[in-house]
Parts: sequence; C-alpha cells; structure tokens
Amino acid sequence: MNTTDTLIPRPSHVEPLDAPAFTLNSTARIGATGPAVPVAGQLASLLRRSTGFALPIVEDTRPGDISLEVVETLDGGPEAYVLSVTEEGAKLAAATAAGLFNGVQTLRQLFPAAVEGAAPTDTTWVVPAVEIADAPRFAYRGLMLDVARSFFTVEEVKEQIDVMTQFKLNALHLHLTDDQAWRIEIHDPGSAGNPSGLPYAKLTGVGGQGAVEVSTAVPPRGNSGFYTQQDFRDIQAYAASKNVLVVPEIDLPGHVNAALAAIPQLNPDSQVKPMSTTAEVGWSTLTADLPATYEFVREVLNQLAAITDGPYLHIGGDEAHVTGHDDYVAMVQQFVQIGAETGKAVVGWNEFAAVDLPEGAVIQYWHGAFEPTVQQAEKGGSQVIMSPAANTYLDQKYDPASPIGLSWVEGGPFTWSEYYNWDPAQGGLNDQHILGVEGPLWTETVRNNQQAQWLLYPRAVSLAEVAWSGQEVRNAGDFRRRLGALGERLAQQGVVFQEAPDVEWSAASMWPFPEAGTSSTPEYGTIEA
Ligand code: TNX
Repeated sequence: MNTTDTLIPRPSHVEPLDAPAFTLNSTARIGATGPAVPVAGQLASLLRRSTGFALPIVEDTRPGDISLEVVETLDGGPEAYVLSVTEEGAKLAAATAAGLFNGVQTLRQLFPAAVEGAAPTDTTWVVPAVEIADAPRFAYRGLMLDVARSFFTVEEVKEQIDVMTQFKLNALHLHLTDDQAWRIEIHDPGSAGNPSGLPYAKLTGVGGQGAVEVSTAVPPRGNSGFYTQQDFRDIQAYAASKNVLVVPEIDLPGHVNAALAAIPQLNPDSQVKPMSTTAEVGWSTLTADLPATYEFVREVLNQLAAITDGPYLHIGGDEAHVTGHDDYVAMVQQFVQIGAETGKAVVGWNEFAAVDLPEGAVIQYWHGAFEPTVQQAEKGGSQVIMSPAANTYLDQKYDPASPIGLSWVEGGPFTWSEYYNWDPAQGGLNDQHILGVEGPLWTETVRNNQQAQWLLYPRAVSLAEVAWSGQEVRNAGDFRRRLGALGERLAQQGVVFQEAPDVEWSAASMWPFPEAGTSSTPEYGTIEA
C-alpha cells in the first residue's frame, strides 16, 4: 500500500518522501500553544486511547514529537493545512483551528488502522514520511439528518458528528419539522409578543410526540421526542468543537401538519388537524391570508435565529403541492424577508427560487428544473448547495432488495459510485456559485444510528471527496481502493457500512446488513422485503 491509499478525501498535494518514516513512541509529546491547544487535546485523546502513551501537551517540541501550530499567514483559506512528516516527527500548521482539525484527520489516517481501536494494542505506530498541502474545493460539506420523521437523541446526533468529521465534512443540516412531527422547543413569548395567543408549547407538547409509520421499516413506527433549546445549543457546541456548523430547518409553507395539529389559529377553520404518521408528502400547507401564519413564522424564526451560532436558517420551501402558486409566492416572499430580518442568511430547497431572494440567500438544489437556481445564482448572486437527488440522496436504496431506504429517485439503485462520479459544477454553475455539497438522509425507513450509518457509509465518503477534493485529483478506481482500506478503520470504530460488492474491503462491516426476508440481529429486528 502506498502513502495515499489511506487518505480519504484525497488531499490536493501529496508528496511521499523517499526517507525514513516517523515512529511515535511512548515518550512522545504533542506541542501546541494558544488556539492549537484544544485541537491538540483531541488528537491526544485519540492517540492515548489506542497507543496507551501519555502524550502530554507541551509548549516546545523536540525530535520524536508531533507539533500543531496556528500560522495566520498560511495560504489556502481558513480550512487549509500543511503537514510534514519526517523521521524527526510530524509538523502540522494551519491558519485556523479548523485547518488544524482537518490536518489532524489526515494525520490520523496516516497511522496504522489500529489507531482507531478503543483500547491500546501492541502496534508499531509508524507514519510514512510525506509532505501534504491541502485545502477544500468547497466551503460547505454537509450531511442532512431528518430528525422529524424519526427522532435522533442528542447523544445519537453527537455520534453521527464523530463519524462524519473524520472525512472533513463540516456542516450538519437538521430537518427539525415536518408533517409527522415538530422537534424544536419554541417558548411562549409572553402576552406582549403573542397577540393571537398561539399555544407555542403545543408544538413540542403535541408535535414532539409524532413520528412516521411505514410497514417496511424496523420498527414500523419512528421515534418520538424533541430538542429543548438547550439541547440544540448543546448539539451545536459539540459540533463546533469538531469544526461542524449546524444548519436548522423549519420546513415552510408545506410539510407543516404537525404545526397545524398543535396550533388551531394556523388553520382557516381554527380547528387543529389530527397528527399524521403517513410518509406521503405535499399534502399540508400554511394559509397565505391568515395573519397568524406570519406571526407564527416570525416568532419561530426569531427564536431559532437567537439560538443558532451559524450564519444560516433553512426555511424549507419544498413540495408545497397543495399550496396554490400565488399563495406560495405570497408566503415564501414574506418568509425569506422575515428570515433575513433575523440577521441570518436564508437557505431553501430550490422551489423557493420562485421568489425574489434577499442578498446572501442560499439555494439548495435537489430536484426538478435547474434553470431558476442557475438564474438566481448568476443574476441574483445567491450561492448554491448541490444536493441533486441522484448523486447525493443518502436515503435511497443500494439495491432493490435492500430492506432500508426509498427508491423514488430515477436512475437507482445507488451505491458509492453514483455519489462519486459527478461534478457539482454543472448546467452553467461554476465553483464561484457553489457554496458546497450536501447529502440528505431522510428517515422514513431509518430508526437508529446503525441503520443510518449503513445508508451513509460509504456513500457519504464519496460526497466528502466530491466536496473536498478538486476534480484533478479525483479518480474512481483510486477512490475504490481507498474505500477498501477504510473498511478496517470503520470496523475498528464500530461504524456500520454497506459492503459494496465491487470494493475489496480490508475488514467486514460490523453488521453486514441482512438480506430482505431474513430475520437477523436484535438491532435490526425482522426485515420485510
Ligand atoms: C422528498 S427532498 C422530500 C422529503 C422526503 C424525501 C424522500 C425534499 C426536499 N423533500 O420530504 O423525505 O423526498 O426521499
């Protein structure tokens, strides 16, 4: 195996050195000062766990150590890093802590796979001599987790963050509301801020109990629950410590049944709707000529903006099939304005490109006509997050017989290569228009982290490389080899992955997914075809 066979995503410049390797031994230390210290701490915890070495964090280094340094003048943008490994040690430099975090993920992949182990093993910790200079192609490299159809606890979300960050993915979009459920606490603003007396506490009181129910999923009914505002902050702080930005979504003006079931004033007849568990889409809507609609959206977006550290608020906009076109435009035009007034940049699914977007708005392209997105990007200056369903939808089946996943996207089934062999710069968009790439994981058929991981990996790794590595260093055959090598690391971490049959995996997945029609592990229950 050569040096780069373990690096994923592939760095922009790698120069293996024809020189003796570095061996980390028990007396090694990690050098860091100032903003490099927390990142050094993260590297130390990983290495201490698998090596059993003390690895103290120190200010000055000597031969045999690893050093992390913030060098503000370093080129390549905030997430770039340079890593140099010689017999004398490993030196990592970046302009920011985020860049160092990225470099640490690369260094981690240069160690033997046993570095991912949960307990010390007797391994010689050799790192090949190499010079790496690396920077991302796109600033936004995301996954979306649909916590509305089936809830994921704070701990489960943190676990997902732990896995994704090793591939330098840096954005987590949380789809917080949908027809089946409402997952984020909204406080009662008090009488002055609540002229219509909307019962905001019912959003989670009623809406938080909901979940999807489909006969093919195991178990059929999704999980209930919701995040308090403190939970949301907690997820966000954890994400930030791993260079991940959280993007919260309130889906409007469709996908709102849970809100209609909680708040009578959002309905034209002032009667709450029943909660619903169906996976059907496009059948609910807010009402354009009810003043409560705008009062509600303003309060919700204001509260969400107040607890969101990142620059983005996602306001949905997709599949409003029962909203008349004029009503759609009337509402979404106001919603983007309300969103912008919170001080955040609004993000929406590409349908929302039908309205005049405020400055800084971001369009998430997923499906349908591409022209409105391209036009707004070229003329209006909106940036685009590329999530074309056939190249990024992580909820799609790997195989028609797969027990988990959906199959509505044309061109499927989809394995790692459909998510690898595409270029986000397409149809008139160039890299300047593109903020980045995101893979959505819708959870109609997903009930826990193992099932989620099975759909995510390895396809999310394909997306990570599409988002990070320039076209000039990407190559499917080479990527397939590196995926094979990754198997061992995922297995060491206890991460479930799909054993794509065209990849030579270096280890088996911890739970190779059972075939449809067979009954298997307690975690999965019985899988129906
Ligand atoms: C379409 S993609 C949806 C979601 C579904 C998904 C299932 C998008 C913006 N809306 O409501 O969960 O298909 O793949």
